[in-house]
Amino acid sequence: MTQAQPNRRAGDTPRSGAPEAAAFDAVVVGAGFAGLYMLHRLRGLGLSVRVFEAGEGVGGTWYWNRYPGARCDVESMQYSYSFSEELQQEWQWSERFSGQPEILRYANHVADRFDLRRDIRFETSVTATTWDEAAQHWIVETDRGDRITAPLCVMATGCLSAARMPGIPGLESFGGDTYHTGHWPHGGVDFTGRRVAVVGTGSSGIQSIPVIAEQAAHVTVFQRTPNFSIPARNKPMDEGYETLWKSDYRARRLKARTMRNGILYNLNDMSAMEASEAERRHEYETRWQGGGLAFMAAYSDLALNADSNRTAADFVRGKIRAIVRDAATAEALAPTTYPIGTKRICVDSDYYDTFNRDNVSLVDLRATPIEEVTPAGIMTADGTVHEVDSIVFATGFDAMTGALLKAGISGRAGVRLADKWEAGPRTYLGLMTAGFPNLFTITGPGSPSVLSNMMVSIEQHVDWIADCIARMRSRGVRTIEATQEAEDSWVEHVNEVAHRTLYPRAASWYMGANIPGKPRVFMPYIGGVGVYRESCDEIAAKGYEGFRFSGAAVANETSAAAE
Ligand code: N01
Repeated sequence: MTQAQPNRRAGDTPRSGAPEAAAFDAVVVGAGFAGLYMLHRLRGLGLSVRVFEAGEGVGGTWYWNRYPGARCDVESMQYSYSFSEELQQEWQWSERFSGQPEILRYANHVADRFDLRRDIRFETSVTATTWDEAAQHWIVETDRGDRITAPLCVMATGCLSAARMPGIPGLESFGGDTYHTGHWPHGGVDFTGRRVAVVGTGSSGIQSIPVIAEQAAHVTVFQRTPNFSIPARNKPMDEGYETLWKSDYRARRLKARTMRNGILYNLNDMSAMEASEAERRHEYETRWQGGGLAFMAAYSDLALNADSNRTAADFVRGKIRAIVRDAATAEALAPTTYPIGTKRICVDSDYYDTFNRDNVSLVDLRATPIEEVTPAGIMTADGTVHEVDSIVFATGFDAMTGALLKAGISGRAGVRLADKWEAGPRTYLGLMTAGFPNLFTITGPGSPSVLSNMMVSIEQHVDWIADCIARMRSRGVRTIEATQEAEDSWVEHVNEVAHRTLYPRAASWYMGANIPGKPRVFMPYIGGVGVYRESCDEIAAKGYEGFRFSGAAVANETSAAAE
């Protein structure tokens, strides 16, 4: 490890001649919830750390996604850090499901409370991340001309942070304003009196459409694939509920970590096939009324058995038909081409009912695809120009790999991560990838990540990485790296588990299917948060099985790491 040099700033690097790189113990890319906690833990180990963050402030996904109606679909009491008892006791959430502004306030509170900002360089994007074999450290360069070195590099770049604009012909010719939900203007947008097109009906579209419709003169929704959505039933935080959680927070958090998706809710162990039709109807209705993601926990096999899944899908399709008055619109909104839950299930407030408004219309792109954008609006294949003043693209992200690849990572022998992952991401545990020593990925592909409560998965990864680094330092170990064999067998396992489920049947962003040319590989690990955590802990306890170390204590690394 290099010696800590906390007073040396990358920004102080001389700009002329060959710049002398400022040296740190660790560099962290991203100051969302993953980067903030990673910084806190690394500081706790006494490391000098530099964090680079593209935004002007902390918060990551909650910094960028400021679109109207942006809200978390995991309950506030669970979508928060658990690492500090004081923090979790003192912070008060105002709603059952928090909106983006409140979550961003929370991220800022955490940054202030733990004095994190002084190590973060804002408005700075990493452009190159290069392993220097001779020096055994990473060289990290930014768009501001920074050049720093650090033996350890942690990518906290988020899974859904590389926003994607579709390549629709004529887009530049549009005479109005265009927006992407994942890059929303900070001052907000006033749609009063405006005719607005929303392209995309994933979570972002489904959350924003009802709110935009309340303001705009007209909203035209361009839907390529309909999504299943469950009502959130959001409400002000119930004081009794908050007290219940806070009186027992530690035990509840521990229990949540053992759950399949890191969320504590009522999971029914039964197969949907074991219940009668009347029982199923009652179960689904109860959960529909309760609101939120718990709907998908109605039965244990909804992600596994196509017949079971169909019962839940039929129930939701029935709800859509009951809510949406125009029969043709209801049919267009009802998904039929993939099992429920295999594209990320959405959680909404009044989404389907919004289509009963006079100022909202739906264009079914399966019947009439978008042909081009014209100066006046969006032209579909039937020759209709849908005239609008603004276009909102709710078209998603280059998920899980996009932001990582943007950091220009090259490992041993100059191998680019982009080349290594050409046929899809390959990692060991979603934490490291062979050939890239000391490069950790928080909630990387191959880990439960986007299939889980992100806060639970982030904390688990950060703790695992920090504990690993602590052990390396105490033993004088310089590098850790996933072995090729361990990576190959993990990738095979991730793939095998995914194909036991119904998930690969959908053309989803989990599969990379939303990006033209992106390999179709199921990226997150679907084995469950609890099982996954056990694997990670066991691997660490066995002396980091599947990882290779180098450095002073390499001879006895296994027993050392296992201590
Ligand atoms: O993005 P998406 P998102 N022409 O990729 C359509 C999380 N999140 O931002 O399905 C026309 O899901 C595309 O159509 P199709 C959550 O994990 C969470 O909404 O590819 N349409 C789809 O309808 C979520 O899953 C929260 O056929 C085009 C839509 O755009 C993830 O982020 C809130 C198109 C994109 O949907 C991403 O959600 C928000 C084109 N050329 C987000 N290209 C909560 O916590 C794409 N589409 C609640």
